[in-house]
Amino acid sequence: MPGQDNETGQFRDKLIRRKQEWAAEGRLLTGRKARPESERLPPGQREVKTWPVLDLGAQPRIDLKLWRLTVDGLVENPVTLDWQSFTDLPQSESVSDIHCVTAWSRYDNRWRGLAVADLLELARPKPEAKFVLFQSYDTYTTNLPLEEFAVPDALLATHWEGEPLTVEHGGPLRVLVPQLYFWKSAKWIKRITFAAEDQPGFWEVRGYHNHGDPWEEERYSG
Ligand SMILES: Nc1nc2c(c(=O)[nH]1)N[C@H]1C(S)=C(S)[C@@H](COP(=O)(O)O)O[C@H]1N2
Ligand SMILES: [Mo]
Repeated sequence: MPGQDNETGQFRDKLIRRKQEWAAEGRLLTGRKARPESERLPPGQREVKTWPVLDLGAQPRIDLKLWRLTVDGLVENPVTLDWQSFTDLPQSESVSDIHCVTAWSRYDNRWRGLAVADLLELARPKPEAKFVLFQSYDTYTTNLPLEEFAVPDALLATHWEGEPLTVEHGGPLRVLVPQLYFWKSAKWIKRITFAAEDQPGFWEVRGYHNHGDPWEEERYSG
């Protein structure tokens, strides 16, 4: 990544290597079935009260005057929004649990932002659109089926517990898709592209599951 110092680069390479090893080993897999109706914790998870920070080590600070969100691909109304027009859109709240593939879960997070239903109403995906790709300001990418994005609790989140999202947690804007492992919830979102074909993202091409349902322990591919 341009402009990144050596130490950050080494941290990043080591972290990526370690997480790829975990995927190859099948670390943390229990083979146990748990259901959201009867249990709070998906298999292999433990509850934490803090909120760990996980990313590739380079946290982009975006000047709100320069910040843009582009929504494009197979939509009737492609848009590029600046911060003012984004925050003029309606706000919604949802409360949900976070499940990270590194085994921590955090209960009852109150998020605020643009409901995905409202984003879809604005952009109007074409019938051929079946997948979504997120691209972030730190070059991270992740992918989802459109039907996993279009769930009632999913948001483009600006706030957590009533406060603006901090940079370390993805501010000014991150994706929240709570029913999947948290790596699917891209921080520092820059672009959302609707497509007919799936395009695996950063971790999805490095041994992590393409879908990522915590209740099914979809941690790794293969
Ligand atoms: N842009 C971006 N988004 C990202 C990541 C990243 O490295 N870059 N890491 C993912 C991973 S692996 C996790 S677990 C969560 C962590 O979010 P948090 O730091 O707010 O806990 O962000 C996800 N979104
Ligand atoms: Mo993660």
